[in-house]
Amino acid sequence: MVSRLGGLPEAPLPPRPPAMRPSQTELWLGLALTLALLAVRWASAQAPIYVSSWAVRVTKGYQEAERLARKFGFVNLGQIFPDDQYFHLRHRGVAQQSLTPHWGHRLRLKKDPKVRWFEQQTLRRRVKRSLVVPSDPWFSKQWYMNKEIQQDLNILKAWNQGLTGRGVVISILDDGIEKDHPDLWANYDPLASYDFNDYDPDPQPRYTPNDENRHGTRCAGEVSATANNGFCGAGVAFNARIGGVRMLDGAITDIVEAQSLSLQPQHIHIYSASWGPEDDGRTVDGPGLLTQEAFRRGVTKGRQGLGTLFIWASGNGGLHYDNCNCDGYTNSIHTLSVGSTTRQGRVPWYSEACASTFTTTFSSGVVTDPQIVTTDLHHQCTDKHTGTSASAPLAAGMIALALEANPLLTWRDLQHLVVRASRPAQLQAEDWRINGVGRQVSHHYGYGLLDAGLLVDLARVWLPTKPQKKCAIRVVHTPTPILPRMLVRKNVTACSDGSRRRLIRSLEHVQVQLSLSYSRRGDLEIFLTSPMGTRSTLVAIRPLDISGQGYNNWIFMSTHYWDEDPQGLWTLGLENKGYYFNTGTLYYYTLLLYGTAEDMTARPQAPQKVTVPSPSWQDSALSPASSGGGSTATHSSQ
Ligand SMILES: *[C@@H]1O[C@H](CO)[C@@H](O)[C@H](O)[C@H]1NC(C)=O
Ligand SMILES: [Ca+2]
Ligand SMILES: [Ca+2]
Ligand SMILES: [Ca+2]
Ligand SMILES: [Ca+2]
Repeated sequence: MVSRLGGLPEAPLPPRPPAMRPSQTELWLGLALTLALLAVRWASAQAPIYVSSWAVRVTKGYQEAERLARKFGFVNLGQIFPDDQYFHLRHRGVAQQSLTPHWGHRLRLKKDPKVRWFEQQTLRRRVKRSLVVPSDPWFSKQWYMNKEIQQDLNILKAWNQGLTGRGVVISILDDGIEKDHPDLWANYDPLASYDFNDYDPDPQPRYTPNDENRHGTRCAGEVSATANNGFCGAGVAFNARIGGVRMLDGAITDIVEAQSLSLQPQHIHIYSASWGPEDDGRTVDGPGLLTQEAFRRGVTKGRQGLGTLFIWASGNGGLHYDNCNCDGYTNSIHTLSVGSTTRQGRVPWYSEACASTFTTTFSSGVVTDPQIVTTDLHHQCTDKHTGTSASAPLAAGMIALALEANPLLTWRDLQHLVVRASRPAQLQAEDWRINGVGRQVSHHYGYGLLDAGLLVDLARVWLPTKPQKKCAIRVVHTPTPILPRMLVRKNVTACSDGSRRRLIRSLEHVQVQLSLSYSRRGDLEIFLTSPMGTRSTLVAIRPLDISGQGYNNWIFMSTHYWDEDPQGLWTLGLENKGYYFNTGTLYYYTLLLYGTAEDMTARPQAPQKVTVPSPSWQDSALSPASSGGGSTATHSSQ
């Protein structure tokens, strides 16, 4: 083993410690020292163990090294670097391992005028970067992160780099949090907590016979259950601080939502929410004015201007053919919406497909599929956490790991990173498509399964995204009858700021804002095709939505055009997929493009289809965060 190169001095150095004259006294001393060292070794295992190798620096290179070797009985094992200065000498007559240096050789080498520096080698305590697996008894049940399956959330890879969410604060907006739970109390953060149902600082859940207020406690444990405490499992970001906002166990108003989403925005980095309008397949509803304002303030002012991260569950309305683009919370550009997949990589029965989903993590499936392990009410542990609301906290924990790797990431940086760190992996869907920049994307999964190892690697070296630009293009503004199948085309050329410079070269979110009436809303499918040929469904048919209300100033969102060039022909499609005699009127339609002036495709691409990392866990040495100026990016808002 070569010694630490960084420590090699340039100038000749006296050997350390100063050479001793091996007198009788000193031999006794040496023996005493040996015994003492043995004792120390027993005590601490920290004492150096000397081996029979020397590194020697000589002035005249190979010849000198040969001469020394012959003179003192070493074997010259040759140069250490190819520059003929440092040589590796080994002595056969010296014990393979010893607790003391060889005083005789030390003295002789020190006296030789041609030797500029030398050091008898010691064994270095080096631990292979092998998997440090939490010792928690239920970690073996955490199949989505313990490498039981080949392509899991790849969280061990991030942990292995020492990333555990330290310094990151997450709050779960839900029905409370059991703050004295044995797996939560150590990470519990009262500053990230509040009770907006009873207006007090204590978010302890209200206990009922059916334990219906267990949801927040379960979500909290996924993010930040304590590791290595002999209890339950481990959270994804098990050193992150975790708080809970009790807000779902009472009358929910725009005020309650807005206050919850803007609790301590300079203290809380990530809010995880797994709620929204009814998933009944016939509701079209979104945040009220105050809650929209809370989102806007969060992303512009929260986290010292870097932007609060709102992680959102995409919805559980699969059974009712619900569509998460009819939910204005997941649908918002300010929330990072997370879908679910089963252990087998299937679309779960409760899953809602829509174009605004970014990414996917694991959750439950049919009864025989394993579920999510986490903390439960009454100081318990459960392996029965389910649904899309189990997926969002896993993503929130992974994003905490990314924030620890690079705390300067803005809310938009994180969305860019999540797009790049999601992989189709083994996820099965009928609608995987390759978009205009070569990424696979699906309405069930967004860009695929989120990979924590990839996410933190990309986060470290991410260059800040340029400011967000917005371009609003009024396409239809006079009432137009909706035909059974209608295409509305718009050639987008003038997305510039008046000068010649183009405002948006690379897209982020794309929205379609429209008002229309329709005899049966759920029968109308709406889709949008980009100039690069990417088609995403803005809303699929919802058989249970028999409303005659149409869409009133509704905003649909798609993430599928991420990084595409917006210039060219955009096509909005409206198609009657139900009752033959449906009729309606399109009152207006505005295309809203968001993005940046930078050509994001010119950045070095992270391969989306990364192969599974080798089991050696020997991580490549990525340089530490190179981005220094991420905090100055400005954002325009929705
Ligand atoms: C869009 O407009 C530009 C500039 O007027 C033109 O060059 C281009 O051919 C048009 N594209 C389509 C698809 O009509
Ligand atoms: Ca309370
Ligand atoms: Ca634990
Ligand atoms: Ca829904
Ligand atoms: Ca969203």
